[in-house]
Amino acid sequence: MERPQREAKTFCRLCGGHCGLSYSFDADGGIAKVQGDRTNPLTRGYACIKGLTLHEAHLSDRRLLWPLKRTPAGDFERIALEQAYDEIGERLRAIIAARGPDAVGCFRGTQSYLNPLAYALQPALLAAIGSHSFYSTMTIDQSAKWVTARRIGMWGAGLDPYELSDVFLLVGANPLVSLATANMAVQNPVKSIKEAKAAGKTLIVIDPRRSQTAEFADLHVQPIPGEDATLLAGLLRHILASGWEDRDFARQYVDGLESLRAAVEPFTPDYVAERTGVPAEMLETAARLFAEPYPDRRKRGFVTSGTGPSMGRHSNLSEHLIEAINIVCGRLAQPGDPVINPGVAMPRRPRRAEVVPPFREWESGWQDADGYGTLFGERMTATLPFSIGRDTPDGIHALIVDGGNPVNAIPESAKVSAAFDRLDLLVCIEPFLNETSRKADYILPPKMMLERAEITSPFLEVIFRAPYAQYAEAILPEPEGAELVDDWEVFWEIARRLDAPLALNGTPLDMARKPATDELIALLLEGAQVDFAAIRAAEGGRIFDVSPLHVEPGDGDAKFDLAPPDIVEELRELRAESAAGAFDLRLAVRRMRDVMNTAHHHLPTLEKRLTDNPLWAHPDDLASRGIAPGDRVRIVSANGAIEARAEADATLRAGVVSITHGWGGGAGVNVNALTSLGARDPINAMPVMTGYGVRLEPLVIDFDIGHQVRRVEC
Ligand SMILES: Nc1nc2c(c(=O)[nH]1)N[C@H]1C(S)=C(S)[C@@H](COP(=O)(O)OP(=O)(O)OC[C@H]3O[C@@H](n4cnc5c(=O)[nH]c(N)nc54)[C@H](O)[C@@H]3O)O[C@H]1N2
Ligand SMILES: Nc1nc2c(c(=O)[nH]1)N[C@H]1C(S)=C(S)[C@@H](COP(=O)(O)OP(=O)(O)OC[C@H]3O[C@@H](n4cnc5c(=O)[nH]c(N)nc54)[C@H](O)[C@@H]3O)O[C@H]1N2
Ligand code: SF4
Ligand SMILES: [Mo]
Repeated sequence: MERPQREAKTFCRLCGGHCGLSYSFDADGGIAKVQGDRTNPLTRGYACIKGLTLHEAHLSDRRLLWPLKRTPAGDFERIALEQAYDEIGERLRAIIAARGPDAVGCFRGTQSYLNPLAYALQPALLAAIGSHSFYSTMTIDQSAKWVTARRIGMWGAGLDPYELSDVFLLVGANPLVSLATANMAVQNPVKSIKEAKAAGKTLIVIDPRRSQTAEFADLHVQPIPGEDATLLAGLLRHILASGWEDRDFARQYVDGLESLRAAVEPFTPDYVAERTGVPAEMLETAARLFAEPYPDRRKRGFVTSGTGPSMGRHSNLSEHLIEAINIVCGRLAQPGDPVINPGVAMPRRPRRAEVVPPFREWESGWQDADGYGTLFGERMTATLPFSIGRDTPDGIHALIVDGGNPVNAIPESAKVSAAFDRLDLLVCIEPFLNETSRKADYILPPKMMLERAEITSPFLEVIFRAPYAQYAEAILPEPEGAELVDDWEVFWEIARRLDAPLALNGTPLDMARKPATDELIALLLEGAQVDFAAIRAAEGGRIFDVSPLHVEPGDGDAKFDLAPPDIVEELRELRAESAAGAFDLRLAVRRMRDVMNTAHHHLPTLEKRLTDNPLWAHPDDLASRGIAPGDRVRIVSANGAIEARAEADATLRAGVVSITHGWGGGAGVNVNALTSLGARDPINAMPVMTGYGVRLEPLVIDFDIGHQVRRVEC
């Protein structure tokens, strides 16, 4: 075999896995081989099919290679990049002059989270023009965590460290597929979970489906989806009734324990069993495994969650109860605990064992015309379709989308699509035509990740369970004849045209001279614990030898607010409501390993592996409805109907069906035709995306003609 001419290392940034990749190129510069980088100390050779086929996205014949402008006829024509910037700048200027800066919004999609310069400069542009209108996927995802952090308070030192933990309770999270679960070791998830089990750690998984992660669980609790708040209230009640709370911790750091105890009192094991389908003994076992103290030493470990509870009804209450369980059990990092990852690219900061007090910014700060405020400086994405085009001061008239496809991703697609049509100006930084970019006035196609120099994001490096960083050079040239942007450049170019100077890492940028990407990375890393030069030199990523850090005792006397009035009231409402609905099945969210949300479904390798997003249902639920695997079915919710191919899945709880979002742009179907923006949470406008009622209607019926049975598509 010919020896490869060149090898290069990089890392995948599609999801939080950050998998180290190693590429071999042949003499012509063609890609000879791609594999997970076995020498990468953090990701240890792991990579999924999405990472291993990244180059197909770069080489795709559907890729957009130069800036496009919509024509009056509705199609696109090429436009020179500078001309596009000039026109965008001019139109933004006019919109700001007529309507004020809040009329200009930005939307951060998943593919700009791990691009740290875009991550920093997109909100910097809005700050520079004075707009509040920053949106991201977070508020249609797990912003229940943000609401809870603000409402209950935060612990300055974080949860019990993963490494010191005896037990993990995962609620609606599947790190083996999603590599996204807070506080868990998600890099190389298969190896990590096996190591945790080998070390004797206990894993409890609450999931209506026997997920890939639940396969490893010591206890799998399989509830009806959408009922997490009830289940968690019951769990907390049992913990308190058994006296398993950490009383010393509560005395020092907790307000409202007795009110919360009273508020969860009606969630008896029998009530919870009836409503969630989880037998009382199983709930008690889960509570015992998690919370019963050891006789001889402190039990450690935490409850953590994914999209399951945060997309169901009462999502903010569910997350509040999750943190309340951690708090009453004292499962927070203690003085003297090691800080496993003190950080690399971020400045060093002490971790203190103290409460950062609650702070309801959505009540005290800026609010839109419907009374929705902001959360960690962001407006709520599910309010965007209502704000677009309206004449109130918060109305959105121009939007810049980076690395996202909100028209597909936001619930109630028809409403979202119609709203986006009302925009005066839509700019997408996007390599493909999708449901959103098709509506754009300007599409600015970006360099894709193998073509750009990048560093693991300082903003998100805390997810690594080691002081790790990686810098990757561009390893593929841009396609011949292409005119592409680095995402950050768009924000810089627009800011310059609006005379709105940007700042990065606290330093004003020189707006007269365009910086190089590496200059900006260097600026971003000013104050870092490891020099940019050292990170850049450590090809393929390194766990750095940063000096050890330990949790310090705190000095504040702030307390967690376990039972604010709105939480007590929501618990009362929850207990009073009737769970029964007009539908006989519940739909649960779930992700597929081979695709990332709406992206890259059309790549050749993925098209061979996946044709669509099937409707998964328990075999008994299919059989009892006369549906055979492979049949097409209509899925009907209170808000709409879609059609999909049925697939039997015995890992689901009976009575639960499941289908992945993000499809329907080409193949498959968009689940967000079933969801609704009607019942949004009053704080973060979170819609309900899991656990809602549906029914199935067969689209194939059997005709019995004499002795022949014919299957006919309706
Ligand atoms: N019903 C339902 N709806 C959901 C969910 C659900 O579970 N159920 N999940 C929700 C969640 S958690 C999320 S995060 C959202 C996702 O919402 P979005 O972030 O809006 O959707 P993505 O498909 O992740 O968007 C990524 C986009 O980036 C583009 N892209 C790829 N590479 C690059 C690049 O190098 N640079 C740039 N600039 N762009 C690139 C892709 O082509 C794609 O269009 O969807 C939400 N919607
Ligand atoms: N392969 C792949 N990885 C991804 C993504 C992707 O699209 N594909 N998307 C990325 C994004 S944007 C995100 S936000 C993360 C999400 O990361 P996760 O939240 O871990 O996402 P899932 O893998 O869908 O796992 C959610 C689990 O919740 C369960 N569930 C559904 N409804 C309920 C419920 O009502 N209650 C409970 N308790 N459980 C429920 C589902 O059965 C599923 O196993 O993943 C990221 N990683
Ligand atoms: S998409 Fe796959 S290869 Fe890429 S970081 Fe995530 S798990 Fe790793
Ligand atoms: Mo997400």
